[in-house]
Amino acid sequence: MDASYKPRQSKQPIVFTALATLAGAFLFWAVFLRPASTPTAPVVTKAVAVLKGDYGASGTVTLVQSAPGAQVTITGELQGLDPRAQRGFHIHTAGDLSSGCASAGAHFNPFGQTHGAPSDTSRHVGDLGNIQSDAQGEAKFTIEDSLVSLNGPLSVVGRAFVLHSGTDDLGRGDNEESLKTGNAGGRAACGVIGIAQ
Ligand SMILES: [Cu+2]
Ligand SMILES: [Zn+2]
Repeated sequence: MDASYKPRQSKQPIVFTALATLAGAFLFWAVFLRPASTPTAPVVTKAVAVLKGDYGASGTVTLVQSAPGAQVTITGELQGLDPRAQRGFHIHTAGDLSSGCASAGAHFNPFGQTHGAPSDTSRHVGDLGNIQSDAQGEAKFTIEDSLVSLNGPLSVVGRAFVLHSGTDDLGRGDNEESLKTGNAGGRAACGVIGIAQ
């Protein structure tokens, strides 16, 4: 007999036990300890509205917001407007055009303010002032606004743009209606604001 003989002991069982323990610990953490992930709302960075109406005015308006809370850039191209005119342009509360532009409701006003100019502290969120048309009755415009948002509880997605047949007096008309609608007159065209890709 060789006294120096030692049976070779494989290290495999030790490695296997260690791995199994680690895997078990991970499984326990994943099932019982891992904090449940809260679902987050998808961020909307671009929206578009196609405006149409009964009086020949039409166009497309695009809204871009780089991140929630950031300024919104609104760009538009409209045709069929009265030439060389200022025409009231707002976001109204409802994206419901089932009865034409009439069913879009009142100016989007989540803070219960009076009607005003886009630059006023007291204004409806939907107050975007007037759009200036050229001699051909066309208008290309860019509006930067920090109240309008595509995200959060005050998102305008699903609401509607309304282009009016009159000029918005921006709340300076010195009468009751001026502080509600700006006396902007009838609704020449409207379009629902929807998510764009
Ligand atoms: Cu309006
Ligand atoms: Zn208003």
